[in-house]
Amino acid sequence: MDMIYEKLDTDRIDVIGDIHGCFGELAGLLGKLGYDVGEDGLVRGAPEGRTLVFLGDFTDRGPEPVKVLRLVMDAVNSGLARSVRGNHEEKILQKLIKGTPAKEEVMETLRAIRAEGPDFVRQVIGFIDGLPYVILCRNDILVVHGGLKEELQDLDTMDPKLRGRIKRMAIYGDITGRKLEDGRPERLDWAADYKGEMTVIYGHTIVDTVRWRNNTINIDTGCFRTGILTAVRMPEREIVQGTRA
Ligand SMILES: [Mn+2]
Repeated sequence: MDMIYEKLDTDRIDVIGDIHGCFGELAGLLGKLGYDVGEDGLVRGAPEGRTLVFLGDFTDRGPEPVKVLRLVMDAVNSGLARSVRGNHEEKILQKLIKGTPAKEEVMETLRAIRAEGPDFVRQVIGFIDGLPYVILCRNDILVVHGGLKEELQDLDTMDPKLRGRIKRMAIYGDITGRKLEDGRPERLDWAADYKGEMTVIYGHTIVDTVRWRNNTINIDTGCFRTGILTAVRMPEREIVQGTRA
């Protein structure tokens, strides 16, 4: 059975929202959070005792998908960071391993990835394939790309139907299965009536204002459009925003 979640034995985390190829904003935000980004574009050091956590959606839409991927992959592989998968990682993986048709924005990223050579393509496949859907920090914080309502928080369930629902919401958010007029899937605002005890940190749906609601926080500030990338620092619950370095 594939893995739904990974555990992280700390709540001293800096969670970064949807990056979508915005390397400059990522470097700016990491600097503000006290992480050292080297000339090579990789994270060189972290503040004592802190762990970076990425929410997924690293590529597509913004200008520098490969640089973002290289930084994220290196930070995760070197143990400085952890990450969940977003819907854009899922699309890239499905296209690369099964040839599943993808939108032009994903195809553009794939061309950039392929231009780096077959080794990099293999590294990207291995990286995305190894990403969990959810990260459980200590026993009270869930980090997940699309969100996770209370009835889907039994992460150890063996029920295949429930596991499928957990994975689907983790990646795509609370979708109804219907389509909007412009063709995008209709999404529900699950956090509006969330009553769970688990703190849920998520992204995926762009918000104008970042704020805590019912023990949840959506930190996707649509960086590719706004130039603002958002992080939340735990356990302080502090919101930190960065712009291009
Ligand atoms: Mn997304």
